[in-house]
Amino acid sequence: MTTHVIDTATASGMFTDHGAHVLQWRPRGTEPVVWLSDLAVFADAVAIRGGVPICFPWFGAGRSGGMTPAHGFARISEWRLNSMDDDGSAATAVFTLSSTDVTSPLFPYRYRATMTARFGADLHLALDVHNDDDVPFTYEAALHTYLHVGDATAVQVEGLTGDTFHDKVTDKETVQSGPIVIDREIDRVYRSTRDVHVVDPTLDRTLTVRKGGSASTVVWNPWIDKARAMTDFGDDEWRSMVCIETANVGVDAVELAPGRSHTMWARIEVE
Ligand code: TA6
Repeated sequence: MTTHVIDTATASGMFTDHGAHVLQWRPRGTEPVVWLSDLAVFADAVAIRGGVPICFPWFGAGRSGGMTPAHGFARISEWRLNSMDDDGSAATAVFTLSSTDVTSPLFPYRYRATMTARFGADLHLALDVHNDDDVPFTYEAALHTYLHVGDATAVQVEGLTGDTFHDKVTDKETVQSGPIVIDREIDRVYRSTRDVHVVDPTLDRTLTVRKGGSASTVVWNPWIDKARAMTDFGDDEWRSMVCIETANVGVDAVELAPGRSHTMWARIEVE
């Protein structure tokens, strides 16, 4: 598992070839923005807790359930680091994973995934999937971004008002009214193409997640009991994070014709 450190005039960061996983990103002059558990496990075929896991070619257990590993094989596979450029103000890493590297009987198609991560004053992430096969395929994807906040119970997540969501805790479909406050376990899949703003009064900043090519936004905080139940998640760490995930999942899964590509991107800004 090769890990790479970023240190430029605008930001510091870290990423690894394992899962093409962004581990850290800290723009100059502010607290870290990407959150990583102190108990994260770094080992073959294990998902890293925190950072930006890439969920592909399915999300969770898949649209019909029963798919393993959870969130697909991409985040636990070794991607190829194709390039790493530092122009002094930003560093850009490009990774690829293809069906010649990793495949699954649950996704028996020829594909090529490219992940681009640009570490600058903003963090720009782009996942491009190409259908190398001669039949169409449908996939789910998520940039499962863990954001660092000062105190999750004081945060307001804005930008999803009026959007419908599936609440995985209550198993109900609901329409969001007003900002999301974190006062319980939050595990929601929104049908939304809009930017999201995480207003953090404790760190006196707002994290904005802009996006494109994405019709789903997942918001997750495990809260107390779920945090305690995860061995790679500190009992109190739920208070310092919230996941804002740029995704195409469920009914928003992407159907790709042979020879076509789809790019889903996110840009994280600090203000
Ligand atoms: O994105 C939210 C979610 O699907 C939650 O349901 C929870 O399972 C989380 O992902 C983490 O999943 P993981 O497999 O990384 O433990």
